[in-house]
Amino acid sequence: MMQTTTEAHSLEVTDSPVTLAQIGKLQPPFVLAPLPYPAASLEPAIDAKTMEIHHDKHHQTYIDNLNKLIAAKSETKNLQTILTTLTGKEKGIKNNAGGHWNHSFFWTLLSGDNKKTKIPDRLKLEIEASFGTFDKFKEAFEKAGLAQFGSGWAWLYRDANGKLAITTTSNQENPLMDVATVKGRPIFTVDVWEHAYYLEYQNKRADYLKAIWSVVNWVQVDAYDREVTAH
Ligand code: MN3
Repeated sequence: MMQTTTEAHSLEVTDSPVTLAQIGKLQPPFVLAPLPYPAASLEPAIDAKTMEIHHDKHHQTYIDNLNKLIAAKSETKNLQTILTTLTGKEKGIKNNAGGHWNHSFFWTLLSGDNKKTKIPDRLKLEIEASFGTFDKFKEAFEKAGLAQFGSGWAWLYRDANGKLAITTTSNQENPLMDVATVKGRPIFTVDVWEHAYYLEYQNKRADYLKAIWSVVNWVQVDAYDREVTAH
């Protein structure tokens, strides 16, 4: 790739995996990137209307709020730097920068394309080595997502020792933040805010968590994992 990503205000939509570095280098003023697939392409796991409202309204609102908050302070830091220098900053920056990063990451992790939803052997072996079997991993992840009280996210991440682990965060917190309760390098997440599933699943978060496995872009998860374990 010839062009530099340091000036990008939004992620470029391509058929190739995104990198965490690309998300981190996004520059203000932040701009909402289009979904990398048609909103209806995740059906029946996630309905088109939910995807449209979630992306076009919720994600856009985090971006608008973040742009306002940082413009008021003449901040020019990239998204990664904002997330890792939150100590002492107002809560609104954490919530909205987290909202922007988490959703930018989440969209890339989904796909209706069965070439992408087939898990690469390398990642499957890593997950099996960490959780026993792939089904045990899914079970543990669903259980964590279900147990997250109120709004938040469930994560698969590499901890400080490079081990794969599962955690959850509240609201828009994520493991990259300097102020995070649990720190690490995320490779996969599921949004468990009600706005992510309520139209189709109402209060049945467990059903949403089970259904989402059919639309996980494991090729992208594998790319993130190779990126975070490369150095
Ligand atoms: Mn959301």
